[in-house]
Amino acid sequence: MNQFLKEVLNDLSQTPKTLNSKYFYDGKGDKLFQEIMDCPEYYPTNCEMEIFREHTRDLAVTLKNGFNTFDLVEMGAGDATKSSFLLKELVEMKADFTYMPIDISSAMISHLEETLPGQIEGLKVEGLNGEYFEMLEKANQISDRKKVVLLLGGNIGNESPENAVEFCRKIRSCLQEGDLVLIGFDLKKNPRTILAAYNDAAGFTRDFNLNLLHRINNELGGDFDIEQFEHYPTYDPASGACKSYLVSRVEQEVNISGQKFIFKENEFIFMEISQKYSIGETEAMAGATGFKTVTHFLDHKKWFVDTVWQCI
Ligand code: AVJ
Repeated sequence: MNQFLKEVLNDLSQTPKTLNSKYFYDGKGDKLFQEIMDCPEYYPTNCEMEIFREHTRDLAVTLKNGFNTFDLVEMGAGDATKSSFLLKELVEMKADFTYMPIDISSAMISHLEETLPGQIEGLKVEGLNGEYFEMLEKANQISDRKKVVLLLGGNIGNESPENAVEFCRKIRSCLQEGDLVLIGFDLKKNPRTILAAYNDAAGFTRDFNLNLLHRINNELGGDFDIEQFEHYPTYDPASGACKSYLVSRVEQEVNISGQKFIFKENEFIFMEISQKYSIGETEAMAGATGFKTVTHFLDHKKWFVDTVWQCI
């Protein structure tokens, strides 16, 4: 049985029902996420872009860290728009490094390997197509140089705080003392600002969530009646958890590859967490996972942080 089907059947058998937001990103989901990033309410991308645009030199100097030679590994590189600023600066500084973008999309990796060396003359690219940790291990097999790991976009927010700690420990276990990581965290801020970012007026975030039900119908032989589910985004300022749910409008039955799931009226599926942190919480996370905080890079509104940690 394929992994997607296995997880969906398992996750919908839980109480409460849940689905994994990593499955949001099929072709349609990628397009919807692009639309979300273009929405006026969705601030994280612009904030992090500002950091990479306005603090390029400082970022490059901090991450080069006096290393003679190193590998710059980016977990979930996507189209590398933000990191391109950094890559260009490092090349101009004559840093001796290889850019190793990791992505689950083989199309994205081929695209980066084909286009980046043309855009940034002299850049060495070694793409790694696969899962984060398998590819991080592969990067270690390819070379024993110092590692600088990037995890941008606030992707760590899609883990619960407990899982984020596990995730950082796992990164640490793949690295050596002295290696660096840069992680993007979306920060706690006015609750209305956060909720609006996950409840855009145009409805792209709603469609992004509902798209996973479409995927299950199309790829796993499901029969979700999509109209009968309502998107319910929430933000809790106390915990910093921004969570989205799909709520069943009626009592209904859904079949997926021969397995039956009963929904009561108002029963929900927990779809995604986008955890928000304080600066102090990011520092505590560093301390709890084998790193020390080197420095923070913030946008001018202080809504997003790219924090740099060193392995101790
Ligand atoms: C891709 C994880 C950074 O959580 O802000 C956007 C995904 N979900 N709108 C986020 C997302 C709903 C996004 N990340």
